[in-house]
Parts: sequence; structure tokens; C-alpha cells
Amino acid sequence: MSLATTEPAAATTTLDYDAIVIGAGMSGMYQLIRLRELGLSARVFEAGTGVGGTWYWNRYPGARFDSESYSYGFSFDEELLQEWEWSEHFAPQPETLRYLNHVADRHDLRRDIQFRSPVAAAHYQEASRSWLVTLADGSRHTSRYLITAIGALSAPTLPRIEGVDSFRGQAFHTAKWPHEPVDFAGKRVAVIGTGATGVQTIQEVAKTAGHLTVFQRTPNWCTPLHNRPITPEEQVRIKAGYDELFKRCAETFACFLHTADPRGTFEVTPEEREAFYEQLYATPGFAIWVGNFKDTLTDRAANKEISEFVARKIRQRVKDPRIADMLIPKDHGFGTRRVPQETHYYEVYNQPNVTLVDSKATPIQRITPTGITTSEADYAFDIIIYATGFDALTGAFDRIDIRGRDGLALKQKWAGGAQTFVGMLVQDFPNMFMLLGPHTALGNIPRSIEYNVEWVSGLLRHMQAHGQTFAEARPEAMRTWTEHVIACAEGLLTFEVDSWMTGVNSNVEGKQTRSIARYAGSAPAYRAWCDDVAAKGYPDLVLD
Ligand code: NA7
Repeated sequence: MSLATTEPAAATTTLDYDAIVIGAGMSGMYQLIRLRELGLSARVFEAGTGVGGTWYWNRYPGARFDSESYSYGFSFDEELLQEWEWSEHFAPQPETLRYLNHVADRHDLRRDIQFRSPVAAAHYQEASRSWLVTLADGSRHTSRYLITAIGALSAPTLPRIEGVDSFRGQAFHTAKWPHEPVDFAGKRVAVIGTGATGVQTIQEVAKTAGHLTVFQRTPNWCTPLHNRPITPEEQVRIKAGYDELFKRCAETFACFLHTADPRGTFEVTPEEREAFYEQLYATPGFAIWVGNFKDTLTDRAANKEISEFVARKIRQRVKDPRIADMLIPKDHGFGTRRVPQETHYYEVYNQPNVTLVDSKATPIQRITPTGITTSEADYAFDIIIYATGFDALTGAFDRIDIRGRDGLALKQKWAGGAQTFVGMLVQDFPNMFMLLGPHTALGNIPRSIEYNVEWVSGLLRHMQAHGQTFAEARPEAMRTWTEHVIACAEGLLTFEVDSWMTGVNSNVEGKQTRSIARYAGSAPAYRAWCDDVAAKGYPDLVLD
């Protein structure tokens, strides 16, 4: 590749912006702040009418954090940390959306964000080494850099079931929830899906629905969230302890406050093990998932122990043994799929207004104008809620026509599985930077977002200092990183199970088999790798 020949064109082309950012969720918001600090002009295109991304779209009843609120907020703004008060240990969605709007106000972000502007296409322009971005309304915008801030769980999927459009009642996907409240009182309501979203929805809707019917295809291992209000004394301690708290998040495996216990499951006596499980079951948040014995997700026998413990809890909490049995997963062990965090979820099935349908044994055959037909029965509904999840990790990328050098489609590049360099760059797609793209550490997501934004901003600062305007991952660096991501997944029970974490979505063409698009190493190891690249002056990138 001759870099010199294209340089004059690159220098003389007039572009609309230095950077175009797609998405005004937490990634896009923070990236905009950093771009401004670098003195770069930026435009954020956002499909919604407001900021917040995930917390803008997912307004379904019961939506809330599963990470401790104070570990989830932005950490970069000391004044914001002191000024903002979370009301609960696991904040509900409306509060999080208020928080993100507050951040947008505080940093005057909206003047650089264009709302109601879904991006349809982004094409790399070889001659000018720039990006041409086309919005759904056909308008075109150019920039030197393209930064995707489109989320890992942001492309909702409806079931591929005949008749979805034919239903005459109200129907909602949880991630496209209306801005007005939905009244369930006296209504016949169906929820399809029992992932983290379905569980939060079900336990809330069951409070007021006339009758709620839950269509469960695969049960998940759910554990108590133990949410409660933050007391004034706790508020003081939280605010005084932010440095310590974020230091801890930076040290743990997945940036949560919880991290694995250094002991193996069978290094302790059965009594000690049971006592430890009980303690974890009583601890708020993800302690039981990510703070368990170190071999919980790698050793089959260890995993069986904790699975049996949680199964016993389900049996204790659900009165009808037949229903309890339906709610206990049989095809995967505890923690090998995302663990939904619940508040009286299992007790919902003791209520007379709730019915559980096994939609694996009696599959949904079609949605009808009046309800749902399974292989066994016809059900009539006023409201159908689709808690059917997302085309995760790569889905949001697939929905935009992203093309790199020589018109190569990103979808084509990733046809055999995602390939990236540290989850942030892709060879053949110069000057495109991904925040929370495939192959990045996810975990407690804002912590990962902040790191991604800071790394990309550090790279841009380095390029500014060296008079460079072109960055592309070297093919061998991308190969090495992609192989490393695949190696990290080896031996993990999680990768032996179908879920969004292994790229499986029964409702998306071509996503029926498992793939590795999620980095499964530790967040500290991820950061160490990326920091090393920066410290060495980015030898894995072609910079010019
Ligand atoms: P998930 O975890 O992907 O859950 C989707 C649920 O919908 C799951 O129970 C699916 O069953 C079910 N589903 C999907 N399609 C169908 C059809 N066609 N028929 C019946 N049931 C279906 O999505 P969530 O939104 O709950 O959570 C995603 C992440 O977002 C979550 O982990 C958080 O990190 C935030 P299946 O298990 O595939 O049998």
C-alpha cells in the first residue's frame, strides 16, 4: 500500500467534521466529551429523540440495573460523582435515563447531537481517507473518523413466528417500549422470553395484570437482586469512597464490585460450601455469579454443585413442584448464560393470575389476530410483550451498511466470525473506531466504555501530536488478537451453551450456530494488552 500517493488528497479535502459518532448512549456521550477536549469537531447521529441509548430504548416495566448503581455511573467527572445521588442500590431505568440527561445537560452535549437520525450507511472514501455517512433520510455527511457507539445489545429481534404482524391487540418489544405508560390492570397479557429482560418484566407485570401467561422456551438460573433504597449514611459513604470503588472495579475480572473467590469448590468441606453459597445467595447483585468459587464456570462438577444449590432454592420458593421443575434449567449449568437478577420472580408463579407455558414442549406455532396458538392450545390476549432479546454483539453493525476499502462490507468481512484488533479497529476499515464492539471486555459495561473511549482518544491524541490522520490495524495484529479472543474462550462452560453471549439467536438468519464475538478474558488483561500497544507507540497500526 502506498500511503504517500493518497496524502495530498487527504490533506486538501474539506470534510464536514473531524469525527462522526454513531449513537448517543453512554459511549457516544463520553466520546463526544473527549473529542471536544482534543479540539476536534464532532457530530453524533442518534436514532432516538434523546440521549441514553440502552436506557433510552429499554423502558419496559421493571427495567433496572443489575450492577450496583454507584459502580455503573460515569467515573470521569468528580463533580458529577459528588452531585448525583442514586436512590437505590440498583437504580430503575427512569432514574438512569434522568442521570444520563443530567450528564448531557452538564456537559452541554446536545448541541453536537442530531436526534431522529438513524445512520443507514457509512462508506470509507479511499481518495480522501475519510468517511461518508448517509442517514436514513438520505442526507450525507463526511468526516475524517467514524466512531461507532452503537452498543452490544441494541438490535432488538422479534420471533420468527408466522403472524407477528397480525395481532390486533397491543404488542411491544421490550427494547422498543412506548414512552407512555402501559396499563395492564385487568388485561390478559403474554410475555414471550425469560432472559434477564423477561424476568424483570414478568415480575413487574404480574403485580397488576388481570392474567399473565409466560411463554418460556429455556428456563434460566435466576438469583435474588436484593435491591433496596440507599440510606443517607450509605450515600455519604458512597460519595467518600468513589476512588476506592473505581479502583476495585479496575482490579476485578469483569469490572464489577464482585470477583471470583480464590478457592476451588472442592477445597472446602460440604458444610463450608453450602454456607458460602447461602452467603452469596443473600448478597445483592452478581456476587453469586462472578464472586463464586473460582472454578464455577470451568469445572463441570463444581458447576453442578452450585446448579443443584440454586435448583433447591427454586423448589423451596415455588409451591407447585411441577412448575418448579419447569423453571429449573436442564440443558445448561448455573452461570453459563447471563444470570437474570430477580425480585420475587419465582413467587410470581405461586400467584393465581400467572400461568407458565413450556414453549419448548408446546411450541408457539403462530401469532393470531387475537392471541397465540401453540401446538396444544389457543390463547387470547389483550397485550403481547416480546422479551425476545437482541441480535447481540455484531447485530447493530450488520444493520448499517458499513463499507471499508474497495467497497468491502463489514458484514462480509465478518462472515466467518468477527475479526478485530482489540475490539476497536478492523483492518480494511481505516479510521473507524468501535466502542464496545465485538471482542472487547463487556462486564460492567460503563467501565468498559470509559476504557474504550479513553484508548481511542489516546490514539487520536497521539496522531495529532505526530501530524497523522490515518489509522488502520495491521492484518497480522488483527489475526493475533482474534486468535487470542478465541483462545480465551477455551475451557469455559459458557461457550458450550447457546445464548446471545455465544452469538446464537434463533430469530436471525445465519446465527443458529455458536461463534466467538465476546472477549472472555479478564478486563485487567484486556486493558494491559491495549495499554501496551499505546505505550509502544501503536506498532500494530499503520499510522500516517
Ligand atoms: P435474551 O437473554 O437473549 O432472552 C431472550 C428470551 O427470548 C429467551 O428466553 C429466548 O428463549 C426467548 N425467545 C427468543 N425467541 C423466541 C421464540 N421465537 N420463541 C420463544 N422464545 C423465544 O435477551 P434479554 O433481552 O432478556 O437479555 C439480553 C441482555 O440484555 C441481558 O443479558 C442483559 O445483559 C441485557 P431461548 O433462551 O432462546 O430458548
